Amino acid sequence: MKQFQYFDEPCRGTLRRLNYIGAQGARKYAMVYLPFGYDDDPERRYDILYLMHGGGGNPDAWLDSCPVKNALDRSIAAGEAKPMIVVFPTYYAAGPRRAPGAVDEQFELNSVLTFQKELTEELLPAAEGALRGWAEGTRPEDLRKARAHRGFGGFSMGGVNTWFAFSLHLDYFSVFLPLSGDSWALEPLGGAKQSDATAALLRESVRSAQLGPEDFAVYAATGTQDIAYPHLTPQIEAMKALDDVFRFDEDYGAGNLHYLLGDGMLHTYDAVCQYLYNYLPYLFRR
Ligand code: FER
Repeated sequence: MKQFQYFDEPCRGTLRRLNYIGAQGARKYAMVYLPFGYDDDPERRYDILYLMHGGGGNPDAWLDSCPVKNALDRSIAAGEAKPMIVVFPTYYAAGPRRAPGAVDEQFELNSVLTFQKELTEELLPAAEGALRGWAEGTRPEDLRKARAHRGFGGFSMGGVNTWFAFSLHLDYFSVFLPLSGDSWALEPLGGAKQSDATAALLRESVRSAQLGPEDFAVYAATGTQDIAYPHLTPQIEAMKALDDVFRFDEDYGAGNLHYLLGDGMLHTYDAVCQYLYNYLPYLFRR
């Protein structure tokens, strides 16, 4: 694994805040990273990565908790990652919703499911009506046509959100970065508790979206000492076995399923920031 360290990068992207009305009329915001040079060419379009925080977080959590902005700046300036827009939303209806550490699985799951509806009905139209992604408009059919240029990723509960984006919204997204979180499609921690059935459900999502192995890529990651390691690992193993749809490859530029394991790494934003940095050069290249 390539180690990211702070770099004094003069070609810095900028941050702005996007206000939008979410599910049930809630006033919400997302933070938005615009790559260096975004304002120089008003015709240029960019791939968009939606990046979700972990449990107890907010739209600023990634930016406040790890050097993700510097990692994006550096990877793009070095010509490794393609210049891309990153949108940091929240899956909570409003405000901080719980004390750190105390997980109410049912509350989390309900919040995720409400957000997953908001994601395609409110957030994507608001974000892509205001940003220069590849969608030609904000109607569902316009947004779907740009799926090759749109990804979803996240840490922990953000990883749970990522697997839901895969099972519910493959028609809107083609790139997925589930970082230190499993699929809760069947039940909380379902990736661990029902690995084979979860993998089968994910495969069925591809089939029912009338898509095939060439139409998506999953860049999963965790650390060997991460508390989510025993949840995510059996799910990935079960997916590997369904090799008519999931093509595992250690080469991040080939196949459609990848699993990066950080040796000794823990359940932290700093860890998942490192995994993201390692995957950035491969996103939106296929
Ligand atoms: C996991 C998926 C989600 C996991 C933890 C979470 C430990 C969420 C944790 C939190 O919200 O704090 O597999 O494994």
